[in-house]
Amino acid sequence: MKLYYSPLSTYSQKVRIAIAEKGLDIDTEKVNLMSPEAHAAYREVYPIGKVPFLVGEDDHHVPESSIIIEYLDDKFPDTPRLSASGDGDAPRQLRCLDRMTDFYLINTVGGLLLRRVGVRTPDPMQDEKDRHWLNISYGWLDRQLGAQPFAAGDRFSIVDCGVAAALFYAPEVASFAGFANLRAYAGRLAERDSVRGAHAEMAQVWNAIKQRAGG
Ligand SMILES: N[C@@H](CCC(=O)N[C@@H](CS)C(=O)NCC(=O)O)C(=O)O
Repeated sequence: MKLYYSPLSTYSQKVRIAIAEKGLDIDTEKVNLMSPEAHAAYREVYPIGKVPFLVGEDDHHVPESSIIIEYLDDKFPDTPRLSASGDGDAPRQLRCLDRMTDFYLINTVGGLLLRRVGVRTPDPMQDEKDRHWLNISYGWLDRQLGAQPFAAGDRFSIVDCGVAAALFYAPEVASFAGFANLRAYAGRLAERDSVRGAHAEMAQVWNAIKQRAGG
């Protein structure tokens, strides 16, 4: 198996956190999304050109962070299951929270950040929408975390993988200092080896970019 990913990519780190939580050793190849040549070469592997992307057993192609985690859950049943399995209200709820995290936390944080650093065209109206959704996401997480240790309940799940990855960049665009439960949860997440490793990898590249921009 081989995971194509970018250290800076929140969706990639969502999967990297899942892999670390499962204790798996999977080959990786970094994709430099900022190099047009490297990105073009990567489109030969995966024409949509987004990361993460897993080449699984028997050359089975698995795009999309949530589907990759589901695939790994199925292929390695003796490791902690992170994604939903089966039918019914509980698995549907987990799928729903994973999707909400992707749309209203990861995408809003990413959009705000990319427009701020000039990778995407400035769009004040979209900024306003994203800030609104982000504030709702913070509030929703804060309420959930008042009653339970993890975003989707009593155990670490796919939802925490996504939230943990997004929380690396989130303070850059909107402080969650006023959300005490979320802040405490972010501190707990940061102590997990899986999240610490992902954040360290993100910080290495992100800090270098910020330093270059500042100097
Ligand atoms: N829905 C996808 C989103 C993946 C995604 O948007 N990846 C971004 C990086 S975080 C990307 O590859 N951007 C490069 C591009 O759009 O060409 C998933 O869950 O994996």
